[in-house]
Amino acid sequence: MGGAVTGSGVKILGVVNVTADSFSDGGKFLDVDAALAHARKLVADGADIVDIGGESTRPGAHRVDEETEAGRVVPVIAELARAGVPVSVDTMRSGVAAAAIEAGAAYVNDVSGGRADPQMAKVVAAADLPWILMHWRPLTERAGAGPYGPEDFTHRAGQTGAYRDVVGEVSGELLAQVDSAVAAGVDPDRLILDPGLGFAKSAEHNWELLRGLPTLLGLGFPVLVGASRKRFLGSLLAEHGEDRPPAGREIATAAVSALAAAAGVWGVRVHDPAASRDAIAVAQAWTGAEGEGHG
Ligand code: PMM
Repeated sequence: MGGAVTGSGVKILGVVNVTADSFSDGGKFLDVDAALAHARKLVADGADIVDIGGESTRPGAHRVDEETEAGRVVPVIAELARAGVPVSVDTMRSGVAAAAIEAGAAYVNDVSGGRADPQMAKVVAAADLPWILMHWRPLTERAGAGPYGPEDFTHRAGQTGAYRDVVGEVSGELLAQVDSAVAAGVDPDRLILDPGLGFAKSAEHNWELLRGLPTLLGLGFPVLVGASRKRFLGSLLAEHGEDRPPAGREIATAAVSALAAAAGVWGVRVHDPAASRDAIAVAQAWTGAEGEGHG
């Protein structure tokens, strides 16, 4: 056990949301067989890791209870792990993470970066697994004061944080999250950082964070980018005042994957691995980066 999060080649995390209401695939994979079939398609299309979530974090989403969340993700994770597919569990709850790890999850992806559940760091430290710490600054009145609780990690559409220097502030807050994780016993070599595009951030914040990838990478940790089909791509591609709907954002998503790969990220989290796999292959050929290839 143990060891750094390494490996050449940009990792592709393929998304399976076992939820009723995720913005791009909500309701499609609530059934275990449908989720498994989709996960297998993601792997066939080039996903290196399948990211399974049982709770939507879209603006306005209501939190589901822990039992419901675990009941959605654990059977899917168990089956995929049995088949040898590397799985990450997308959860803010230590109880769900522990059940997912028991079922064979190899990564924990926590959109609260360890702040929604103080037990999460202990669960991850005990399992000694890679942990994706995402940035999401809560906008509740406790913002900036902390400590936060689970009820702080929800947001409303259009609600964005006030940043003067979004790259600097997100970098500083991610490093504080790293310090908390390490203080709780997590091996720093197991941490992956994610700027949390779209989580209470405006389109301009997201673009600044993408422009600022060299700064984020300069923090010394692997970086994951999750831009897939997000609203800032829909507004970039708006026509006649209407955002492009999620299904029409795939080419833009692949473009972000290519540029992120060229910048040197560890991984991208996407709904359609095939498009990003090809885009990343182009980026790696262009930059001469060593890749394992995804074909
Ligand atoms: N985005 C969503 C959910 N989980 N996890 C990480 N690490 N990074 C992200 O950007 C991220 C995430 C929201 O998108 P979805 O509803 O399509 O899953």
